[in-house]
Amino acid sequence: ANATLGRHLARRLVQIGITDIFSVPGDFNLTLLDYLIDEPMLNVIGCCNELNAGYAADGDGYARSRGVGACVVTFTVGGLSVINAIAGAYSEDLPLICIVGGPNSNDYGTNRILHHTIGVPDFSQELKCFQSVTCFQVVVNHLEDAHEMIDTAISTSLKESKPVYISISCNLPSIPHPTFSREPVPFSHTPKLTNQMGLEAAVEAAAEFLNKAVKPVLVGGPKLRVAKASDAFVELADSSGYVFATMPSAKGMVPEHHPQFIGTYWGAVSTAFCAEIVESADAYLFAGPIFNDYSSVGYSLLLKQEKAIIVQPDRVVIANGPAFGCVSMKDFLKALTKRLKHNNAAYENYHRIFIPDGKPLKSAPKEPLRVNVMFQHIQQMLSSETAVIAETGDSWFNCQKLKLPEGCRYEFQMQYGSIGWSVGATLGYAQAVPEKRVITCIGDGSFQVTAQDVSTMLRCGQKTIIFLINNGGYTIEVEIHDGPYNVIKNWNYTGLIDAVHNGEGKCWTTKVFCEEELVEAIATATGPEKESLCFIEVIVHKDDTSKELLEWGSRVSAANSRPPNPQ
Ligand code: TPP
Repeated sequence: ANATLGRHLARRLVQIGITDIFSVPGDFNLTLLDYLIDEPMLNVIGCCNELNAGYAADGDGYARSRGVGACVVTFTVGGLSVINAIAGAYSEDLPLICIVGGPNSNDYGTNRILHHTIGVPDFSQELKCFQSVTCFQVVVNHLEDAHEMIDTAISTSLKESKPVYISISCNLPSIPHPTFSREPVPFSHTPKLTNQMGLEAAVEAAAEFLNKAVKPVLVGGPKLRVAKASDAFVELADSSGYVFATMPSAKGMVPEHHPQFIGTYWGAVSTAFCAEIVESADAYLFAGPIFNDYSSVGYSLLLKQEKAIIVQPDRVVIANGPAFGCVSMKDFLKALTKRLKHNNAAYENYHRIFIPDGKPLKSAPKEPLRVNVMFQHIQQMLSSETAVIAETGDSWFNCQKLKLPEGCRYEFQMQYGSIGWSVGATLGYAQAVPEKRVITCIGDGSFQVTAQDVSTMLRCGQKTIIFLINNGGYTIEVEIHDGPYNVIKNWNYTGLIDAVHNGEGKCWTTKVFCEEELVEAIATATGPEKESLCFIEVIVHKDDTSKELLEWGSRVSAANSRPPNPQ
Protein backbone atom coordinates (compact mmCIF):
# COMPACT_ATOMS: atom_id res chain seq x y z
CA ALA A 1 0.00 0.00 0.00
CA ASN A 2 3.03 2.22 0.28
CA ALA A 3 3.86 2.16 -3.41
CA THR A 4 0.82 4.17 -4.37
CA LEU A 5 0.12 7.40 -6.15
CA GLY A 6 -1.75 8.66 -3.10
CA ARG A 7 1.23 8.20 -0.84
CA HIS A 8 3.65 9.58 -3.40
CA LEU A 9 1.67 12.79 -3.71
CA ALA A 10 1.36 13.12 0.07
CA ARG A 11 5.10 12.63 0.57
CA ARG A 12 5.97 14.99 -2.24
CA LEU A 13 3.83 17.74 -0.73
CA VAL A 14 5.51 17.30 2.63
CA GLN A 15 8.89 17.32 0.97
CA ILE A 16 8.33 20.71 -0.67
CA GLY A 17 7.35 22.20 2.68
CA ILE A 18 3.59 21.86 2.81
CA THR A 19 2.20 21.04 6.24
CA ASP A 20 -1.40 22.14 5.72
CA ILE A 21 -3.56 21.47 2.72
CA PHE A 22 -6.95 23.12 2.31
CA SER A 23 -9.78 21.09 0.90
CA VAL A 24 -13.43 20.38 0.30
CA PRO A 25 -14.24 16.69 -0.15
CA GLY A 26 -16.23 15.18 -2.99
CA ASP A 27 -16.63 11.64 -4.30
CA PHE A 28 -13.89 12.17 -6.90
CA ASN A 29 -11.23 13.03 -4.31
CA LEU A 30 -12.17 10.94 -1.26
CA THR A 31 -9.65 8.13 -1.80
CA LEU A 32 -6.94 10.67 -2.39
CA LEU A 33 -7.90 12.48 0.81
CA ASP A 34 -7.50 9.18 2.70
CA TYR A 35 -3.84 9.15 1.70
CA LEU A 36 -3.36 12.79 2.56
CA ILE A 37 -4.80 12.37 6.04
CA ASP A 38 -2.70 9.22 6.52
CA GLU A 39 0.45 11.25 6.05
CA PRO A 40 1.48 12.25 9.59
CA MET A 41 3.22 15.45 8.52
CA LEU A 42 0.22 16.73 6.60
CA ASN A 43 -2.79 18.44 8.09
CA VAL A 44 -5.88 18.38 5.88
CA ILE A 45 -8.03 21.42 6.67
CA GLY A 46 -11.61 21.22 5.50
CA CYS A 47 -12.99 24.60 4.41
CA CYS A 48 -16.59 25.72 3.92
CA ASN A 49 -16.14 26.25 0.19
CA GLU A 50 -13.53 25.86 -2.50
CA LEU A 51 -13.05 29.56 -3.13
CA ASN A 52 -11.90 30.00 0.44
CA ALA A 53 -9.81 26.83 0.31
CA GLY A 54 -8.09 28.33 -2.70
CA TYR A 55 -7.58 31.68 -1.01
CA ALA A 56 -6.20 29.96 2.05
CA ALA A 57 -3.99 27.48 0.31
CA ASP A 58 -3.15 29.61 -2.52
CA GLY A 59 -0.10 31.45 -2.00
CA ASP A 60 -2.44 34.16 -1.00
CA GLY A 61 -2.56 33.03 2.55
CA TYR A 62 -0.07 30.27 2.54
CA ALA A 63 2.46 30.45 -0.25
CA ARG A 64 3.14 34.06 0.68
CA SER A 65 4.62 33.13 3.98
CA ARG A 66 5.95 29.63 3.39
CA GLY A 67 6.83 29.43 -0.27
CA VAL A 68 4.13 27.10 -1.59
CA GLY A 69 0.52 26.24 -0.90
CA ALA A 70 -1.88 23.49 -1.92
CA CYS A 71 -5.57 22.71 -2.09
CA VAL A 72 -7.64 19.66 -3.04
CA VAL A 73 -11.10 19.92 -4.53
CA THR A 74 -13.49 17.76 -6.52
CA PHE A 75 -14.16 17.56 -10.25
CA THR A 76 -15.71 20.62 -11.93
CA VAL A 77 -18.07 21.77 -9.17
CA GLY A 78 -15.04 22.20 -6.96
CA GLY A 79 -12.62 23.05 -9.74
CA LEU A 80 -14.70 25.86 -11.19
CA SER A 81 -15.32 27.23 -7.68
CA VAL A 82 -11.66 27.46 -6.78
CA ILE A 83 -10.61 29.03 -10.05
CA ASN A 84 -10.98 32.66 -8.96
CA ALA A 85 -8.52 32.05 -6.14
CA ILE A 86 -6.09 30.35 -8.51
CA ALA A 87 -6.24 33.33 -10.85
CA GLY A 88 -5.45 35.59 -7.90
CA ALA A 89 -2.42 33.49 -7.01
CA TYR A 90 -1.27 33.67 -10.63
CA SER A 91 -1.48 37.46 -10.53
CA GLU A 92 0.78 37.53 -7.47
CA ASP A 93 3.36 34.99 -8.74
CA LEU A 94 2.54 32.51 -6.02
CA PRO A 95 3.29 28.81 -6.38
CA LEU A 96 0.18 26.83 -5.62
CA ILE A 97 -0.60 23.21 -6.27
CA CYS A 98 -4.27 22.86 -7.15
CA ILE A 99 -5.25 19.20 -7.04
CA VAL A 100 -8.58 18.02 -8.37
CA GLY A 101 -10.01 14.54 -7.93
CA GLY A 102 -11.12 13.61 -11.46
CA PRO A 103 -13.22 10.98 -13.27
CA ASN A 104 -12.53 7.25 -13.14
CA SER A 105 -9.77 6.51 -15.64
CA ASN A 106 -12.04 4.15 -17.61
CA ASP A 107 -14.46 6.95 -18.40
CA TYR A 108 -11.97 8.96 -20.43
CA GLY A 109 -12.58 8.43 -24.12
CA THR A 110 -16.14 7.24 -23.58
CA ASN A 111 -19.34 9.03 -24.30
CA ARG A 112 -20.60 8.83 -20.73
CA ILE A 113 -22.18 11.75 -18.97
CA LEU A 114 -20.83 12.28 -15.46
CA HIS A 115 -22.37 14.00 -12.48
CA HIS A 116 -20.87 17.35 -11.43
CA THR A 117 -20.45 18.30 -15.08
CA ILE A 118 -22.63 20.47 -17.27
CA GLY A 119 -24.10 17.31 -18.75
CA VAL A 120 -22.07 16.88 -21.89
CA PRO A 121 -19.54 14.05 -22.24
CA ASP A 122 -16.56 16.38 -22.42
CA PHE A 123 -14.14 15.86 -19.56
CA SER A 124 -11.83 18.63 -20.66
CA GLN A 125 -14.00 21.57 -19.65
CA GLU A 126 -12.35 22.04 -16.26
CA LEU A 127 -8.88 21.58 -17.75
CA LYS A 128 -9.60 24.25 -20.35
CA CYS A 129 -10.72 26.66 -17.66
CA PHE A 130 -7.51 26.09 -15.74
CA GLN A 131 -5.29 26.56 -18.78
CA SER A 132 -5.48 30.32 -18.58
CA VAL A 133 -4.91 30.64 -14.83
CA THR A 134 -2.11 28.11 -14.24
CA CYS A 135 1.33 27.79 -15.79
CA PHE A 136 1.10 24.00 -16.26
CA GLN A 137 -1.62 21.33 -16.19
CA VAL A 138 -1.61 17.55 -15.98
CA VAL A 139 -4.48 15.09 -16.20
CA VAL A 140 -3.36 11.89 -14.53
CA ASN A 141 -5.47 8.98 -15.76
CA HIS A 142 -2.80 6.28 -16.09
CA LEU A 143 -0.48 5.01 -13.40
CA GLU A 144 2.47 4.45 -15.75
CA ASP A 145 3.26 8.11 -16.25
CA ALA A 146 1.62 9.47 -13.08
CA HIS A 147 4.89 9.83 -11.18
CA GLU A 148 6.44 11.89 -13.90
CA MET A 149 3.38 14.04 -14.47
CA ILE A 150 2.92 14.89 -10.80
CA ASP A 151 6.58 15.69 -10.33
CA THR A 152 6.76 17.81 -13.44
CA ALA A 153 3.73 19.81 -12.39
CA ILE A 154 4.99 20.41 -8.85
CA SER A 155 8.50 21.31 -9.89
CA THR A 156 7.17 23.65 -12.59
CA SER A 157 5.08 25.48 -10.01
CA LEU A 158 8.12 25.98 -7.79
CA LYS A 159 10.33 27.03 -10.68
CA GLU A 160 7.87 29.44 -12.29
CA SER A 161 6.35 30.63 -9.02
CA LYS A 162 2.86 30.19 -10.43
CA PRO A 163 -0.09 27.88 -9.75
CA VAL A 164 -0.40 24.48 -11.48
CA TYR A 165 -3.34 22.11 -11.99
CA ILE A 166 -3.16 18.39 -11.25
CA SER A 167 -6.21 16.26 -11.98
CA ILE A 168 -6.08 12.71 -10.64
CA SER A 169 -8.54 9.99 -11.61
CA CYS A 170 -10.48 8.95 -8.55
CA ASN A 171 -9.70 5.23 -8.96
CA LEU A 172 -5.90 5.59 -9.07
CA PRO A 173 -4.60 6.85 -5.70
CA SER A 174 -4.75 3.48 -3.92
CA ILE A 175 -3.46 1.06 -6.58
CA PRO A 176 0.16 -0.02 -5.94
CA HIS A 177 2.53 0.60 -8.85
CA PRO A 178 6.30 0.02 -9.04
CA THR A 179 7.04 3.60 -10.11
CA PHE A 180 6.09 4.67 -6.60
CA SER A 181 8.19 2.06 -4.83
CA ARG A 182 10.58 4.45 -3.17
CA GLU A 183 10.49 7.70 -1.26
CA PRO A 184 10.39 10.54 -3.80
CA VAL A 185 13.85 11.83 -4.62
CA PRO A 186 14.01 15.55 -3.71
CA PHE A 187 13.95 18.16 -6.44
CA SER A 188 16.80 20.48 -7.07
CA HIS A 189 16.12 23.47 -9.27
CA THR A 190 18.73 25.30 -11.23
CA PRO A 191 18.01 28.98 -10.80
CA LYS A 192 17.30 30.91 -13.98
CA LEU A 193 20.70 31.80 -15.30
CA THR A 194 21.97 35.30 -15.88
CA ASN A 195 23.85 36.01 -19.06
CA GLN A 196 27.12 37.34 -17.61
CA MET A 197 27.89 39.59 -20.56
CA GLY A 198 24.37 41.01 -20.49
CA LEU A 199 24.72 41.60 -16.78
CA GLU A 200 27.97 43.49 -17.17
CA ALA A 201 26.60 45.62 -19.98
CA ALA A 202 23.41 46.38 -18.03
CA VAL A 203 25.34 47.33 -14.91
CA GLU A 204 27.72 49.47 -16.90
CA ALA A 205 24.88 51.36 -18.56
CA ALA A 206 22.90 51.74 -15.31
CA ALA A 207 25.91 52.91 -13.32
CA GLU A 208 26.78 55.49 -15.92
CA PHE A 209 23.19 56.74 -15.96
CA LEU A 210 22.80 56.91 -12.17
CA ASN A 211 26.27 58.22 -11.35
CA LYS A 212 25.66 61.33 -13.39
CA ALA A 213 22.25 62.00 -11.83
CA VAL A 214 21.92 64.77 -9.26
CA LYS A 215 19.26 63.31 -6.96
CA PRO A 216 18.49 59.70 -7.90
CA VAL A 217 15.95 57.57 -6.01
CA LEU A 218 14.92 53.91 -5.81
CA VAL A 219 11.39 52.52 -5.85
CA GLY A 220 10.52 48.91 -4.95
CA GLY A 221 7.75 47.13 -6.86
CA PRO A 222 5.75 43.94 -6.29
CA LYS A 223 7.99 41.74 -8.45
CA LEU A 224 10.66 42.06 -5.74
CA ARG A 225 9.01 39.07 -4.12
CA VAL A 226 9.22 36.67 -7.03
CA ALA A 227 12.72 37.91 -7.83
CA LYS A 228 13.69 37.27 -4.18
CA ALA A 229 15.52 40.56 -4.43
CA SER A 230 14.31 42.56 -1.42
CA ASP A 231 17.61 42.19 0.42
CA ALA A 232 19.65 43.10 -2.64
CA PHE A 233 17.43 46.17 -3.09
CA VAL A 234 18.10 47.34 0.46
CA GLU A 235 21.83 46.68 0.10
CA LEU A 236 21.82 48.88 -2.97
CA ALA A 237 20.16 51.65 -0.95
CA ASP A 238 22.61 51.16 1.92
CA SER A 239 25.68 51.48 -0.21
CA SER A 240 24.45 54.23 -2.54
CA GLY A 241 22.80 56.45 0.07
CA TYR A 242 19.75 56.84 -2.22
CA VAL A 243 16.34 57.11 -0.60
CA PHE A 244 13.82 54.43 -1.48
CA ALA A 245 10.05 54.27 -1.70
CA THR A 246 7.68 51.36 -2.14
CA MET A 247 4.95 51.04 -4.73
CA PRO A 248 1.60 50.37 -3.00
CA SER A 249 1.54 46.76 -4.17
CA ALA A 250 5.03 46.15 -2.78
CA LYS A 251 4.17 47.22 0.76
CA GLY A 252 5.76 44.75 3.14
CA MET A 253 8.58 43.86 0.75
CA VAL A 254 10.92 46.69 1.79
CA PRO A 255 11.78 47.71 5.35
CA GLU A 256 9.88 50.78 6.51
CA HIS A 257 11.98 51.30 9.63
CA HIS A 258 15.03 51.95 7.42
CA PRO A 259 16.29 55.58 7.68
CA GLN A 260 16.27 55.99 3.89
CA PHE A 261 12.67 54.84 3.47
CA ILE A 262 10.44 57.69 2.30
CA GLY A 263 7.02 56.03 2.07
CA THR A 264 4.61 54.79 -0.58
CA TYR A 265 4.93 56.12 -4.11
CA TRP A 266 1.41 56.09 -5.52
CA GLY A 267 1.28 59.26 -7.62
CA ALA A 268 -1.28 61.72 -6.30
CA VAL A 269 -2.15 59.46 -3.34
CA SER A 270 1.39 58.80 -2.15
CA THR A 271 2.27 59.16 1.51
CA ALA A 272 3.33 62.68 2.48
CA PHE A 273 6.36 64.11 0.66
CA CYS A 274 7.07 60.88 -1.21
CA ALA A 275 5.69 61.69 -4.68
CA GLU A 276 7.37 65.09 -4.57
CA ILE A 277 10.77 63.49 -4.07
CA VAL A 278 10.26 60.66 -6.57
CA GLU A 279 8.74 62.75 -9.35
CA SER A 280 11.26 65.56 -9.01
CA ALA A 281 14.22 63.20 -9.14
CA ASP A 282 16.28 63.28 -12.32
CA ALA A 283 16.75 59.50 -12.24
CA TYR A 284 14.77 56.67 -10.65
CA LEU A 285 15.32 52.97 -10.56
CA PHE A 286 12.13 50.91 -10.25
CA ALA A 287 12.78 47.34 -9.12
CA GLY A 288 9.94 45.04 -10.20
CA PRO A 289 7.12 47.51 -10.83
CA ILE A 290 3.66 46.76 -12.18
CA PHE A 291 2.07 49.89 -13.57
CA ASN A 292 -1.62 49.24 -13.96
CA ASP A 293 -4.59 51.61 -14.01
CA TYR A 294 -4.90 51.41 -10.20
CA SER A 295 -1.24 51.68 -9.20
CA SER A 296 -0.86 54.52 -11.70
CA VAL A 297 -3.94 56.30 -10.26
CA GLY A 298 -5.81 56.25 -13.55
CA TYR A 299 -2.62 56.72 -15.62
CA SER A 300 -1.77 59.97 -13.87
CA LEU A 301 1.77 59.31 -12.61
CA LEU A 302 4.19 62.11 -13.38
CA LEU A 303 7.03 59.83 -14.39
CA LYS A 304 9.17 60.10 -17.47
CA GLN A 305 10.57 57.13 -19.27
CA GLU A 306 13.82 58.93 -20.03
CA LYS A 307 14.51 59.22 -16.30
CA ALA A 308 13.72 55.59 -15.44
CA ILE A 309 15.64 52.39 -15.10
CA ILE A 310 13.14 49.53 -14.97
CA VAL A 311 14.44 46.30 -13.49
CA GLN A 312 12.20 43.26 -13.92
CA PRO A 313 12.93 39.77 -12.52
CA ASP A 314 14.88 38.85 -15.67
CA ARG A 315 15.28 42.07 -17.61
CA VAL A 316 16.71 45.58 -17.32
CA VAL A 317 15.62 48.55 -19.41
CA ILE A 318 17.57 51.79 -19.21
CA ALA A 319 15.59 54.97 -19.86
CA ASN A 320 14.91 55.40 -23.56
CA GLY A 321 18.06 53.45 -24.22
CA PRO A 322 19.08 49.83 -24.29
CA ALA A 323 17.34 46.78 -22.81
CA PHE A 324 19.08 43.69 -21.48
CA GLY A 325 17.34 40.32 -21.24
CA CYS A 326 18.38 37.19 -19.30
CA VAL A 327 19.65 39.30 -16.41
CA SER A 328 18.33 38.39 -12.99
CA MET A 329 17.19 41.27 -10.82
CA LYS A 330 19.06 39.99 -7.82
CA ASP A 331 22.35 39.61 -9.70
CA PHE A 332 21.87 43.01 -11.28
CA LEU A 333 21.17 44.85 -8.02
CA LYS A 334 24.11 43.15 -6.32
CA ALA A 335 26.49 44.04 -9.09
CA LEU A 336 25.18 47.59 -9.29
CA THR A 337 25.78 48.01 -5.55
CA LYS A 338 29.50 47.85 -6.21
CA ARG A 339 29.34 50.46 -8.94
CA LEU A 340 27.28 53.38 -7.63
CA LYS A 341 28.82 56.51 -6.24
CA HIS A 342 27.35 57.57 -2.91
CA ASN A 343 24.67 60.23 -3.38
CA ASN A 344 22.32 61.30 -0.63
CA ALA A 345 20.95 64.47 -2.28
CA ALA A 346 17.38 63.12 -2.35
CA TYR A 347 17.72 62.00 1.27
CA GLU A 348 18.68 65.49 2.33
CA ASN A 349 15.92 67.09 0.26
CA TYR A 350 13.35 64.79 1.77
CA HIS A 351 14.42 65.64 5.30
CA ARG A 352 14.51 69.35 4.53
CA ILE A 353 10.93 69.43 3.29
CA PHE A 354 9.44 66.77 5.58
CA ILE A 355 6.98 67.87 8.26
CA PRO A 356 6.02 65.15 10.68
CA ASP A 357 2.37 64.14 10.97
CA GLY A 358 0.12 66.61 12.70
CA LYS A 359 -1.19 66.22 16.19
CA PRO A 360 -2.71 62.82 16.91
CA LEU A 361 -6.48 62.85 16.63
CA LYS A 362 -8.51 62.54 19.75
CA SER A 363 -12.25 62.03 19.66
CA ALA A 364 -14.60 64.03 21.84
CA PRO A 365 -16.18 61.83 24.53
CA LYS A 366 -18.54 59.29 22.90
CA GLU A 367 -18.12 60.95 19.49
CA PRO A 368 -18.90 58.47 16.70
CA LEU A 369 -15.68 56.72 15.73
CA ARG A 370 -13.78 58.16 12.78
CA VAL A 371 -11.72 55.91 10.50
CA ASN A 372 -8.60 58.03 11.01
CA VAL A 373 -8.91 57.66 14.77
CA MET A 374 -9.34 53.92 14.43
CA PHE A 375 -6.20 53.46 12.34
CA GLN A 376 -4.14 55.40 14.87
CA HIS A 377 -5.01 52.67 17.34
CA ILE A 378 -4.31 49.87 14.87
CA GLN A 379 -0.93 51.48 14.22
CA GLN A 380 -0.10 51.15 17.90
CA MET A 381 -0.88 47.42 17.84
CA LEU A 382 1.81 46.65 15.27
CA SER A 383 5.09 44.99 16.18
CA SER A 384 7.43 42.28 14.96
CA GLU A 385 4.88 39.82 16.32
CA THR A 386 2.04 40.93 14.05
CA ALA A 387 1.09 40.67 10.40
CA VAL A 388 -1.45 42.91 8.67
CA ILE A 389 -3.82 41.59 6.02
CA ALA A 390 -5.68 44.28 4.10
CA GLU A 391 -8.79 43.59 2.04
CA THR A 392 -9.69 45.40 -1.17
CA GLY A 393 -11.66 48.56 -0.42
CA ASP A 394 -10.79 51.59 1.63
CA SER A 395 -8.68 49.25 3.78
CA TRP A 396 -6.15 49.38 0.93
CA PHE A 397 -5.63 53.08 1.55
CA ASN A 398 -5.92 53.10 5.32
CA CYS A 399 -3.58 50.16 5.77
CA GLN A 400 -1.14 51.51 3.20
CA LYS A 401 -0.50 54.42 5.58
CA LEU A 402 0.41 52.18 8.52
CA LYS A 403 4.07 52.41 9.30
CA LEU A 404 5.32 48.85 9.60
CA PRO A 405 7.76 48.22 12.43
CA GLU A 406 10.63 45.85 11.76
CA GLY A 407 9.40 42.30 11.28
CA CYS A 408 5.73 43.24 10.92
CA ARG A 409 4.44 41.47 7.82
CA TYR A 410 1.92 42.86 5.36
CA GLU A 411 -0.20 41.18 2.70
CA PHE A 412 -2.87 42.26 0.27
CA GLN A 413 -3.98 41.41 -3.24
CA MET A 414 -3.63 44.54 -5.29
CA GLN A 415 -3.25 43.32 -8.86
CA TYR A 416 -6.29 41.01 -8.82
CA GLY A 417 -8.24 42.72 -6.04
CA SER A 418 -10.94 40.11 -5.56
CA ILE A 419 -13.15 41.04 -2.63
CA GLY A 420 -13.46 38.38 0.06
CA TRP A 421 -9.87 37.24 -0.51
CA SER A 422 -8.74 38.32 2.92
CA VAL A 423 -10.90 35.83 4.82
CA GLY A 424 -9.33 32.78 3.18
CA ALA A 425 -5.94 34.45 3.06
CA THR A 426 -6.12 35.13 6.78
CA LEU A 427 -7.02 31.51 7.45
CA GLY A 428 -4.05 30.28 5.42
CA TYR A 429 -1.64 32.88 6.69
CA ALA A 430 -2.41 32.36 10.37
CA GLN A 431 -2.01 28.61 9.86
CA ALA A 432 1.35 29.10 8.19
CA VAL A 433 2.74 31.66 10.64
CA PRO A 434 1.30 30.73 14.04
CA GLU A 435 3.92 32.78 15.87
CA LYS A 436 2.45 36.05 14.59
CA ARG A 437 -0.87 37.57 15.55
CA VAL A 438 -2.66 38.35 12.34
CA ILE A 439 -4.60 41.63 12.19
CA THR A 440 -7.08 41.69 9.32
CA CYS A 441 -8.93 44.79 8.13
CA ILE A 442 -11.95 44.00 6.03
CA GLY A 443 -14.95 45.99 4.81
CA ASP A 444 -18.50 44.78 5.30
CA GLY A 445 -19.03 44.28 1.56
CA SER A 446 -16.00 42.07 1.16
CA PHE A 447 -16.81 40.13 4.29
CA GLN A 448 -20.24 39.22 2.94
CA VAL A 449 -18.53 37.29 0.12
CA THR A 450 -16.52 34.79 2.17
CA ALA A 451 -17.53 35.18 5.83
CA GLN A 452 -18.25 31.50 6.48
CA ASP A 453 -14.63 30.44 6.76
CA VAL A 454 -14.20 32.24 10.05
CA SER A 455 -15.62 28.85 11.03
CA THR A 456 -12.45 27.13 9.85
CA MET A 457 -10.27 29.67 11.70
CA LEU A 458 -12.10 28.69 14.90
CA ARG A 459 -11.71 25.00 14.17
CA CYS A 460 -7.98 25.53 13.75
CA GLY A 461 -7.77 27.43 17.04
CA GLN A 462 -6.49 30.61 15.39
CA LYS A 463 -6.20 33.84 17.35
CA THR A 464 -6.48 36.44 14.63
CA ILE A 465 -7.94 39.88 15.29
CA ILE A 466 -10.47 40.82 12.61
CA PHE A 467 -11.58 44.44 12.28
CA LEU A 468 -14.83 44.38 10.35
CA ILE A 469 -15.32 47.92 9.15
CA ASN A 470 -19.03 48.45 8.82
CA ASN A 471 -19.67 51.52 6.70
CA GLY A 472 -22.83 50.17 5.14
CA GLY A 473 -21.67 49.84 1.57
CA TYR A 474 -19.15 49.32 -1.18
CA THR A 475 -17.48 52.61 -0.36
CA ILE A 476 -14.54 52.29 -2.74
CA GLU A 477 -17.08 51.85 -5.53
CA VAL A 478 -19.04 54.83 -4.27
CA GLU A 479 -15.97 56.99 -4.84
CA ILE A 480 -15.48 55.69 -8.37
CA HIS A 481 -19.11 55.77 -9.48
CA ASP A 482 -22.06 55.83 -7.12
CA GLY A 483 -25.49 54.29 -7.43
CA PRO A 484 -28.03 52.39 -5.37
CA TYR A 485 -26.14 49.13 -6.04
CA ASN A 486 -23.36 50.31 -3.72
CA VAL A 487 -25.58 50.16 -0.64
CA ILE A 488 -25.58 46.75 1.00
CA LYS A 489 -27.85 45.10 3.50
CA ASN A 490 -26.68 45.63 7.02
CA TRP A 491 -25.95 42.41 8.93
CA ASN A 492 -25.48 41.87 12.60
CA TYR A 493 -21.87 40.84 12.01
CA THR A 494 -21.02 39.97 15.61
CA GLY A 495 -24.28 38.03 15.80
CA LEU A 496 -23.24 36.15 12.68
CA ILE A 497 -19.86 35.25 14.11
CA ASP A 498 -21.39 34.24 17.43
CA ALA A 499 -23.67 31.87 15.52
CA VAL A 500 -20.73 30.44 13.59
CA HIS A 501 -18.81 30.08 16.87
CA ASN A 502 -21.70 28.18 18.44
CA GLY A 503 -19.71 27.41 21.58
CA GLU A 504 -16.91 25.52 19.82
CA GLY A 505 -13.46 27.12 19.85
CA LYS A 506 -12.28 30.35 21.43
CA CYS A 507 -14.02 33.39 20.02
CA TRP A 508 -14.69 36.86 21.30
CA THR A 509 -16.81 39.44 19.51
CA THR A 510 -17.76 43.04 20.15
CA LYS A 511 -19.20 46.07 18.41
CA VAL A 512 -17.58 49.47 18.81
CA PHE A 513 -19.10 52.86 18.07
CA CYS A 514 -16.63 55.30 19.62
CA GLU A 515 -12.95 55.65 20.50
CA GLU A 516 -13.40 54.66 24.14
CA GLU A 517 -15.01 51.39 23.09
CA LEU A 518 -12.32 50.72 20.51
CA VAL A 519 -9.58 51.24 23.07
CA GLU A 520 -11.31 48.85 25.42
CA ALA A 521 -11.85 46.27 22.67
CA ILE A 522 -8.19 46.34 21.66
CA ALA A 523 -7.14 46.03 25.29
CA THR A 524 -9.35 42.96 25.66
CA ALA A 525 -8.24 41.40 22.38
CA THR A 526 -4.58 41.81 23.25
CA GLY A 527 -5.08 41.04 26.98
CA PRO A 528 -7.58 38.59 28.45
CA GLU A 529 -8.67 37.37 24.99
CA LYS A 530 -5.24 37.17 23.41
CA GLU A 531 -5.61 33.45 22.79
CA SER A 532 -9.01 33.87 21.11
CA LEU A 533 -10.13 34.77 17.68
CA CYS A 534 -11.26 38.36 18.23
CA PHE A 535 -13.85 39.86 15.95
CA ILE A 536 -14.30 43.60 16.36
CA GLU A 537 -17.11 45.16 14.36
CA VAL A 538 -16.39 48.85 13.96
CA ILE A 539 -19.34 51.01 13.02
CA VAL A 540 -18.38 54.13 11.07
CA HIS A 541 -20.21 56.74 9.01
CA LYS A 542 -20.88 55.70 5.43
CA ASP A 543 -18.95 58.66 4.02
CA ASP A 544 -15.97 58.33 6.33
CA THR A 545 -13.12 57.42 4.03
CA SER A 546 -9.44 58.04 3.67
CA LYS A 547 -8.67 61.20 1.75
CA GLU A 548 -6.55 59.09 -0.60
CA LEU A 549 -9.59 57.09 -1.68
CA LEU A 550 -11.42 60.28 -2.64
CA GLU A 551 -8.56 61.51 -4.80
CA TRP A 552 -7.81 58.10 -6.31
CA GLY A 553 -11.50 57.37 -6.94
CA SER A 554 -11.93 60.55 -8.99
CA ARG A 555 -8.89 59.77 -11.09
CA VAL A 556 -9.79 56.11 -11.67
CA SER A 557 -13.30 57.22 -12.54
CA ALA A 558 -11.91 59.62 -15.12
CA ALA A 559 -9.78 56.85 -16.63
CA ASN A 560 -12.72 54.39 -16.69
CA SER A 561 -14.98 56.87 -18.44
CA ARG A 562 -12.65 57.92 -21.23
CA PRO A 563 -14.86 58.05 -24.33
CA PRO A 564 -14.07 55.73 -27.25
CA ASN A 565 -11.51 57.12 -29.66
CA PRO A 566 -13.03 58.46 -32.88
CA GLN A 567 -12.90 55.81 -35.62
N1 TPP B 1 -16.41 41.32 -7.07
C1 TPP B 1 -15.20 40.84 -6.76
C2 TPP B 1 -15.01 39.37 -6.57
N2 TPP B 1 -14.17 41.63 -6.56
C3 TPP B 1 -14.30 42.96 -6.71
N3 TPP B 1 -13.22 43.70 -6.53
C4 TPP B 1 -15.54 43.52 -7.03
C5 TPP B 1 -16.58 42.65 -7.21
C6 TPP B 1 -15.77 45.02 -7.17
N4 TPP B 1 -15.53 45.67 -5.88
C7 TPP B 1 -14.34 46.22 -5.60
S1 TPP B 1 -14.31 46.88 -4.08
C8 TPP B 1 -15.90 46.49 -3.77
C9 TPP B 1 -16.44 45.82 -4.87
C10 TPP B 1 -17.84 45.32 -4.92
C11 TPP B 1 -16.57 46.89 -2.51
C12 TPP B 1 -15.81 46.66 -1.25
O1 TPP B 1 -16.65 47.03 -0.19
P1 TPP B 1 -16.20 46.88 1.31
O2 TPP B 1 -15.54 45.58 1.51
O3 TPP B 1 -17.36 47.17 2.18
O4 TPP B 1 -15.07 47.96 1.49
P2 TPP B 1 -15.17 49.56 1.51
O5 TPP B 1 -14.94 50.00 0.10
O6 TPP B 1 -16.50 49.93 2.03
O7 TPP B 1 -14.05 49.97 2.38
